[in-house]
Amino acid sequence: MTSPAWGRAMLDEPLTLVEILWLPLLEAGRAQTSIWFSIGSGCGVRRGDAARTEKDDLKTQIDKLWREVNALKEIQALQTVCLRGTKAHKKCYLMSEGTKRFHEANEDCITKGGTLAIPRNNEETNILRDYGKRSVPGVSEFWLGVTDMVSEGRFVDVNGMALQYFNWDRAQPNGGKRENCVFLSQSSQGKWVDEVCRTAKRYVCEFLIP
Ligand SMILES: [Ca+2]
Repeated sequence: MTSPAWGRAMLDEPLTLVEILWLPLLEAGRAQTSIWFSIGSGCGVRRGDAARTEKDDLKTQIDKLWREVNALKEIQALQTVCLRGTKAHKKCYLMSEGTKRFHEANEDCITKGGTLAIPRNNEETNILRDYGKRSVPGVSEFWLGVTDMVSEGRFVDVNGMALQYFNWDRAQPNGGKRENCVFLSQSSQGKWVDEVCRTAKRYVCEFLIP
């Protein structure tokens, strides 16, 4: 729809000062919002609303597609991780390529979209042990996502959440304030040992899956 002002301009009728000032804005705004349009021409309100609704619908559809693409990318990444590592119930474990200090190991897992592995029961411990033996046969120790660095003696997971499952080795933990990070010991059948956090070790990241 052509605004009355444009129509008059095309007929060489003189425009008012207000129209000269508003015209470019009206025309620029016509496609954008119903507000500009309604100033230019009262009958344009409905069309502006319809255009806006259409635009909102498109935006909603694009947002939805975008979420689906991201969800697919996440599933694909998880499948890659699970194929490279091993799968437990609702999670996958992936052994590190090399060794790192606890904090760097934790950051590496987070960067990859996971956390350091937190075995929640004996079944997960056994899966971790078997996987560790298969993937790095000579390695006896790897970091878990368990620490008491925030509150001495209170071991929690790397998300700061209380643990329901502990698997301490005999006489562990015994490091006091000096040892605030926990590793799994293959030579002690998957039992936990507290250790100085800046020690470099292999580590396992875990990734939760839907
Ligand atoms: Ca400690």
